[in-house]
Amino acid sequence: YEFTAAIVREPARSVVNGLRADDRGNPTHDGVKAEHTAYIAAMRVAGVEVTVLPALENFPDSIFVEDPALVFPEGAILLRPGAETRVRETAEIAPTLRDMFVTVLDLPSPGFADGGDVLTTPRSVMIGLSARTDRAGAEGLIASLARLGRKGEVVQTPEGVLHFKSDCSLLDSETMLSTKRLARSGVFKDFREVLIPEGEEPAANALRVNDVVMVGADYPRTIEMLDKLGYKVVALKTTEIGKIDAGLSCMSLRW
Ligand code: CIR
Repeated sequence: YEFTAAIVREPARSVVNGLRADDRGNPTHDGVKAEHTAYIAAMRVAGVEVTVLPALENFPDSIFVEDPALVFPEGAILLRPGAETRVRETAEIAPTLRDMFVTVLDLPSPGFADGGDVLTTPRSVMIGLSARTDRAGAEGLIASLARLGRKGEVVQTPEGVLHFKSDCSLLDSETMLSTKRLARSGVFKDFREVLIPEGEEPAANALRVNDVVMVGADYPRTIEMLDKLGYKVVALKTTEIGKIDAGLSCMSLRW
């Protein structure tokens, strides 16, 4: 969770048509843009140098740069998103990554993997199988991770949850913030677990960046709990991006 650099992408006007599992109405472009601007500012305050890429009108979900690639200080991996409308986002971000990293690997064929299903912890890189990440994609990713000197491990995303990281985030080197439904599976048995209060499940997609934990502002009980545990919480609005199933990790690639 110590990062010096990040890549984000401006939301396109088409972001209002972003993918979603349940339709709770379209987000507004202005609302998404305001949430994105505040996110970039918070990243910079946390000490991260942020590269802002231009909007891509043809890709409504391209603001969520976390999904088409995976980055580490030692190199980047170009992924193959599991949603048809998002597959070509990889080619759009590839040139930037080739400029910024010496080593850029491609996810081997076949299979799909979304960055939202990948949780980097000090012990391993956890890859959640989901509707977007299949077994072949996860296995290909483990091979790519090995080339970067990293150990990958396949885990399961709870039924009906978009991404593995929709339900969890790393709070520090030994502590995991998780929904109860995910923790129940035992995946975090090697970590200290901090469980999300009932009804605030989307708050699990928090983001530890250097000395702060960014948390969705709509989740007061989670904020209070983390505050009491001694974390320095930065509350950020995620109401609009939440309508298209996104949270705080989705909007950046960090290393
Ligand atoms: C999608 O369904 O792909 C987008 N509407 C939301 C992606 C969220 N990304 C993430 O959790 N990493």
